[in-house]
Amino acid sequence: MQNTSWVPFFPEQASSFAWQIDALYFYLLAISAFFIVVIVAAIFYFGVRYRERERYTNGAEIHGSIALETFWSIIPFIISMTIFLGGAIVYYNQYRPPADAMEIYVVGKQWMWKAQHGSGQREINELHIPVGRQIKLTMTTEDVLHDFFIPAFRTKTDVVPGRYTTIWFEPTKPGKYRLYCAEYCGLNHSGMGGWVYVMEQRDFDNWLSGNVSGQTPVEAGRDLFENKLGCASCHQGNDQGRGPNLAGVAGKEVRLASGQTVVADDEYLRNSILNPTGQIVEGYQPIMPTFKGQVTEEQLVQLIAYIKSLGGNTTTGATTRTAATNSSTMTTGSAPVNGGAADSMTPPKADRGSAVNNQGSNPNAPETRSEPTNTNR
Ligand code: HEC
Ligand SMILES: [Cu+2]
Repeated sequence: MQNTSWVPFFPEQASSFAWQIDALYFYLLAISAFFIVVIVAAIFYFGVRYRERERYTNGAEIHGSIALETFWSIIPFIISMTIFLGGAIVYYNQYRPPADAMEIYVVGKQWMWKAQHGSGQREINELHIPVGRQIKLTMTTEDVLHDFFIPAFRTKTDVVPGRYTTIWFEPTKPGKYRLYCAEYCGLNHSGMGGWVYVMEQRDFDNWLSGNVSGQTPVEAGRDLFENKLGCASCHQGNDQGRGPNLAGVAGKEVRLASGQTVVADDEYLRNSILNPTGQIVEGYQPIMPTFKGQVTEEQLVQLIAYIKSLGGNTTTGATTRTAATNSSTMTTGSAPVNGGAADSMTPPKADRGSAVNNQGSNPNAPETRSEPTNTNR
C-alpha cells in the first residue's frame, strides 16, 4: 500500500530511520512556521504602533544594547545547533552500514537498475528484500551519474561512474514501494525506476529459491578469475605466483611500494583491477595489465565478491558467502519452490501477489527447504 491518507503528502514510513528524517523535517517546518508567525505579527504590530503620525519627524536615536544583541545571537545559535545535531545523527546512522548487513550489488545503466543478490538472483527495476533485515547496497553505474532513491525508506544516494557508493536501510513493513532514479540522466530518466518488494523472510526465501539463475556472484567471479580473464595465472593462491596471494586481502591493510598503507576495501580492489599501476603492492613488480574496458561493472562486482570470499575476513564477504550457501541448499534443481506456496504460508497482504508474480507455478512445491539437495559449488 503506497499511501493511506487521501492527499499523499508523504510516502509511507517503511524503514527503521524513516521516522527520524520525518521528525527532523517537521522540526524544521515547526521552527520556520514559528518564525513566520512571529515576524509577520511583528511587521503588523510595528506598522501600526510606529506609523507616521506627524510629517518629517526624526526617530529617537538608539546606540545598541549588549543584552539584546547577545540574546538574539545566542538563541539562533542554539536553534541552529539543534538542527545540526539532528542532521548529524541522521547522517551518521545512514552512512555507516552495519557490518553484518545483507549485501546486494546494484548497477545503474541508462535507463534501468540492475540488482544482483549474493545468492545469484538478478533482477531489473525490482528489488526483493526481506523485512526486518539490515540491507546494504553496493552501487555503481555503467554510464552516467544516477541516484538511487526509495522515498518510503527516506533514503537516496548518488551512483557515480567509476566508484562504489553504498546505502543501507532496514525495511520495517512488508509491501511494495516505489524506486526511482533521482538524477536527471538522459532521455528516459523518468522511466528509470521500479518497485521494491519487502517480503516476510519466508516469502523472501521462497522468492530466492524460485529465481535461480545459475551462478552466484562469487561463482561467476571465480570463473572470470580462473578461466575467462586469467587472473589465476599470476595470482596462484600461494606466494609463488608473479602476483600477490589474494586470499585474505579484502578488508586488510596493504603496504604499497610507495610506503603508504591502505585498506583493501571494495574501492581499492576495483582500482587494483582497473588501474593496477596506480597502487603497487610492496615487493611486487608493476606487471599486472589493466583490465579497463575488458570487464563490465557487473563482472567487477563479481571479481570483488570472489576475492572477498577467499578467506580473509570482511564481514560483508562472509555475508555474501552465507547467502550463497543458503541458496544452494534451497535449490532443488527439478522442483523449484513456487510463488503460490509463498502466498499460502502467510496471510495475504495487499501487494504480496505482485511481490511473487514472476515465479513459475508448481503445485508440488516443497514446504520446507531444509535438505541440501544440490550444491552447485
Ligand atoms: C601478469 C600477471 C597478473 C595478472 C594477469 C593479474 N594480476 Fe593482479 N597483480 C599482479 C601483480 C604483480 C600485482 C602486485 C603489483 C600491483 O599492485 O600492481 C597484482 C595486484 C593485484 C591486486 C592487489 C593485491 C593486493 O595484495 O593488494 C588485486 C586485487 C589484483 N591484482 C587482482 C587481479 C585480478 C582480479 C586479475 C584478473 C582480472 C589480475 N589481478 C590479473 C599481477 C597480475
Ligand atoms: Cu538515472
